[in-house]
Amino acid sequence: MNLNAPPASASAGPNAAVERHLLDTVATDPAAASPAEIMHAVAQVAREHLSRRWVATDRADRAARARRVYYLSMEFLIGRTLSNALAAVGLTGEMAAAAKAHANTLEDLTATEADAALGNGGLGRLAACFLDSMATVELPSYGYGIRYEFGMFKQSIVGGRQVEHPDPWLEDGTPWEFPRTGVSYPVRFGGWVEPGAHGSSGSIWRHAGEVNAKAYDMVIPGHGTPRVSTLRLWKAAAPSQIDLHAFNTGDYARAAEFKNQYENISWVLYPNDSTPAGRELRLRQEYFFTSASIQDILARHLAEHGRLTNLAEKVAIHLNDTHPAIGVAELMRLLVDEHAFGWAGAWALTQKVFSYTNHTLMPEALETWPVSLMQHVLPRHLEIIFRINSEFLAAAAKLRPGDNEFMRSLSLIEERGERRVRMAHLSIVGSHKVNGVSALHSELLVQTIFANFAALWPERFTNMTNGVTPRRWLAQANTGLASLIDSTIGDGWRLHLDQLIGLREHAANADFRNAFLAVKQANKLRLAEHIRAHTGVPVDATSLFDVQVKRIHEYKRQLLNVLQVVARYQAMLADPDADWVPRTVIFAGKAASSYVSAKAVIQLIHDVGTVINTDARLRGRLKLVFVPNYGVSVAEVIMPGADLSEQISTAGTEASGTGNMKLALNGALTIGTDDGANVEIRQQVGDDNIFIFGLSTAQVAAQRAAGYQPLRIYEENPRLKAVLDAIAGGRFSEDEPGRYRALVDSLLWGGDHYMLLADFDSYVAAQSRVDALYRDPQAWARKAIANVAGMGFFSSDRTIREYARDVWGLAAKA
Ligand code: 26W
Repeated sequence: MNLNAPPASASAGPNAAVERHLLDTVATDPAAASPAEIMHAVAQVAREHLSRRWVATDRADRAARARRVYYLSMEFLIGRTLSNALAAVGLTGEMAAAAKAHANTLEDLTATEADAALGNGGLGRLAACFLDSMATVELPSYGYGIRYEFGMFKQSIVGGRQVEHPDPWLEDGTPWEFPRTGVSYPVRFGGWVEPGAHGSSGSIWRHAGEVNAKAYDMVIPGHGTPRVSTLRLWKAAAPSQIDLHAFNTGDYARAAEFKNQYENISWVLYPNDSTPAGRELRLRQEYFFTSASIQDILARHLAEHGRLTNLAEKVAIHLNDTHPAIGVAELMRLLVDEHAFGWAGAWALTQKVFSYTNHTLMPEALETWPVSLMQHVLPRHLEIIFRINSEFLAAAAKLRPGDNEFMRSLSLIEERGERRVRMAHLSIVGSHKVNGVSALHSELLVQTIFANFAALWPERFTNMTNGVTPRRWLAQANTGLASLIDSTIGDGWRLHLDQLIGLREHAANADFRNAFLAVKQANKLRLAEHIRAHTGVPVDATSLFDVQVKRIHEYKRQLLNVLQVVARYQAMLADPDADWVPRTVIFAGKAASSYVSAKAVIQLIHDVGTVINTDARLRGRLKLVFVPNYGVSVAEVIMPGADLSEQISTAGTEASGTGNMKLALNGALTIGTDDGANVEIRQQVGDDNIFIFGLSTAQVAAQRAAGYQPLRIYEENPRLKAVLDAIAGGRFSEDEPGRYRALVDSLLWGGDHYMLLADFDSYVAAQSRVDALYRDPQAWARKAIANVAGMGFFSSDRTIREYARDVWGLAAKA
């Protein structure tokens, strides 16, 4: 069958196709359809195209027996799909017309789609951008993850405090998934291990429980190509034969309990960003999706090649952080126990197949699992890990005989206190390439936490600086800027973001600058309306929009930003008639439900905002707002409307950042530390077009070594002292004056681990430079344009091409 022919409905015209789906698929009266129903019908039109593209891509890759990359990730923060899908299949214009025929705009329709929020933050969103790029640069590729029934919690604010609500994103069904009823694998847990046949490396795992992993696919369209990628998500289902006895005897409650015990594996995403949950269910989730994925990979390979000995020639498996690291032991188990490989042959294949990305240096975020728990849940895998470790340590010992400290630092088993398996070490030993996510981060990895591994295997470590997809984060989110760019340098930037450099010369053109500023103004009006609708606070869209949006975390230092706002407030009160630059400070982000100090920061933002936003003496020249429920769709409204991008983490703590890239791409200027990818943004846009402040990574380390004394800074800095005294003394929490005592004490007496006080003065000075520039809109516009022009490097297409060439051994479309 000719898959290039359009779906049957296409010839009858787009609106007819929508009508047909309203009638045949949604089963509603087209004349009375709701926006959500029309959305579903429009989605079906796109889906028809995507199905064909999926089948054609799969057919071509099977025919070519293509080498493929498999991206294993616990998180995919996709957001909405409709606009992206329509753009990819070239139906945006026609579907806008169809929407209009039903008295709606395309925006009305897209707004009814729930976000697929199957991720926490940066790591999950990066995985989604990578899928878009893998399809676009035509890599034979699959993403593998979990089909969580409940995604990232929804955040509301009650009395200034975060409240978490479940996110039943599948409640009304999704038009985007393709259940693959024929694709399912058993995943086993618990039990014990018996020796295998005499003379083999294999063992027999007498498991205690088993769950089915069922495949659900989402088609990821490529842009500028009919090729697609696949996101295959696994749902846990109890094996149908389970506890029939309970069912037969009418004990439905017990039968249901039994079923739940299995199916809970794919119920909910752990909403913890950077603090491992350490819970048995989390370990089960990790093994569940990793095992199902690797079984699926081997089945596909066997179907195509009939043998596994050439696996490494055809398969690259990427570990997105350590969450799927158990895959190293799982592939060994499958090869040795189930496919009769010898240990050495299996290990050689495994190391060639896997690669691993580290996304954080924070020691508390490095995953380890108690040996006792792993013994209980995955006894055979623990045995395999022990053998990998003993062979690895024996080889390492030959290099530095007698150096026990060296061996201890490398071991896959942490021996201090309760014995634990170090998943990062398992990932490094089991992979042929290990990368960080920005130049600075990758450098720090080999200098600090992985230094001894880098001493053993320097060639294994590399850098892959993150990127973002320009389709979602510019073309879709910022249609105004996208069309201005199209009419200035053409539309090739969507696939070749480097072309943005052509905007640089136009910064000198006053007409272009004014058009650029007009687009920004329109985006700010849209953002102001979103803020009003979701916070009730009216904000002035001509004021400087100062934006910090990301997960709430101490190392990201939202609190430093609040200190700066309070300092500004006090300075304005001291001199109300001075010519203050009007500012709207905008925060958004979720706090992990158990993260007490992050939640306190959210409350502080609200308390300070309540005082500032109602203080008539300011005459509206300073506003502080918190936009609730930050996620992909909210980000698509915020990024285009930002003037200033706050990237103020303590130097050496933010692995990369990707919000920094999205904001600069949309013409915001960065105020930030020399941290993560800020370093490379600075290189790309030039020192004059960014506001860098604060201690460098080396200075942070030096101050810590020399004995950092926050109390001394407090005593010697009256401006800072006034700010901290006001917050600690209850100026912003008069109903409960001691509310922020502990927060302030953690800075003054608790060591100020992230050195807010050390960077405070230099931050405030940088903010003054921001104000000075904003007074001159034309000068501001020149620098904002220089930022957009300099962002070509930060396309995730560039990142994926680097992975394809240097890590996965795949050819990407140029
Ligand atoms: C197991 C608990 C857990 C969960 C998530 C530990 C660690 C994480 C991630 C490492 C958190 C994360 O999202 N890291 C972010 O990854 C982005 C993409 O590479 C980077 O841009 C961010 O700097 C980094 O914080």
